[in-house]
Amino acid sequence: MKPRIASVPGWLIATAGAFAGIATAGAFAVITTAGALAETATAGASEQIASARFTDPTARYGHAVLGDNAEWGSLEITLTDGRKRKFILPKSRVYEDLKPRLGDLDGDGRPELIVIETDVNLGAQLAIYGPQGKITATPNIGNRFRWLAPLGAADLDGDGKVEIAYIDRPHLAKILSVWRYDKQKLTPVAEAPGLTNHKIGQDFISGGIRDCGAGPRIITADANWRQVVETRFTGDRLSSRTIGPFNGLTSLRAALKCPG
Ligand SMILES: [Ca+2]
Ligand SMILES: [Ca+2]
Repeated sequence: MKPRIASVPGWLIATAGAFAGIATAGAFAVITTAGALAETATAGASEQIASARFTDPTARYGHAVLGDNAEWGSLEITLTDGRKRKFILPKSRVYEDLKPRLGDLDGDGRPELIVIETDVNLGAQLAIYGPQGKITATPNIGNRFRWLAPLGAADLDGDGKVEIAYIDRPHLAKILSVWRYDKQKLTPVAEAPGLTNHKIGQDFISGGIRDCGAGPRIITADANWRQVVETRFTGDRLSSRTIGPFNGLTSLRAALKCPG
């Protein structure tokens, strides 16, 4: 697939699909894709993402898991030097998400992006992007209309590497899944059933990660939305305990706050 470069000054537009290689388009040395590992990090090694947003709403998937029929067809990033870059997904994929999440996953002081990227035939995956495009992702769940809901990213077990937690199929399987990000790869490290953070149609994702001094704790509801559950990752396993009844979404919000 040939890379497409927009004529708008300050914008780099790269189509997704196969890796598009390097082009020299004025000030922009790197074209990457939303479809494959960005293999040309050297040209933009000092680039830093300042902000990001989804654009090009599309109804081509029509899952409506987040309360409307729109998913997103592209991801726009703004770098700290003001340049903007846009990654356009092929028609077979959408961002099935609310907002890109910024977080420094590898400890270099510059944020990566965490997004939910969905293949229309294979369902969702959790994907990591850098300034030059997609770095890595979990495998797609495997079926159309199967989704996941991120909870957060933190060094959950204190080993110096960041883990990312999400609920795999929050309406069906309800599995808490934890992946470690290291050397631009995601590795599954633990999972636990019976937890969730989203109901079909909600235009938000509940729960998250809090650290009130004793280390990070993952906050979710139990599978039946009756209890608020706190889960800890000890490096080899997840251990959960109920910390109170679920009385509506304020229960989860309150559980994410530290006392005092
Ligand atoms: Ca980083
Ligand atoms: Ca860790």
